[in-house]
This record gives sequence, structure tokens and C-alpha cells, in this order.
Amino acid sequence: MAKATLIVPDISCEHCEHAITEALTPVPGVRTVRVDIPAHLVQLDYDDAALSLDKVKEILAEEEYPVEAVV
Ligand SMILES: [Cu+2]
Repeated sequence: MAKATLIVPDISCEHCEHAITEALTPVPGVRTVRVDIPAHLVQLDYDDAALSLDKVKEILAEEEYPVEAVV
């Protein structure tokens, strides 16, 4: 298990939260997704044996929420 916090500047409202949650929750290896709208963050618990952060970034970029940084 691993945790990551992704900075996603384009998160602005509940629509964004919903879109990101819907995009990531079904991905194999994702355990929990939490979106912090005012902080523009996605907090992820995931299985790093099954899923890479590069894949997560790719999925978010496809949803038009590019990841600025991982902290
Ligand atoms: Cu939004």
C-alpha cells in the first residue's frame, strides 16, 4: 500500500471532485480517492504493486486535470 498527494490546480468545484473520483475509483490498484477542492489536491491510497503514479497522472490528464506535482 502507498499513499500519494497530487497537486491538481484545475480542481475548482464539486463537478471536478466527482469527475476525478469517478475516473480513479474503478482503476485496478486504487483503494481510496479523496479530493480536497479548496486545496486543489487529490489524496490517493493505492497498491503500488498494481498501479504506478505515472498511470494515475495519465488518467487525470485524459480527464483534463493535469497533475502539477506529487508531494
Ligand atoms: Cu469543477
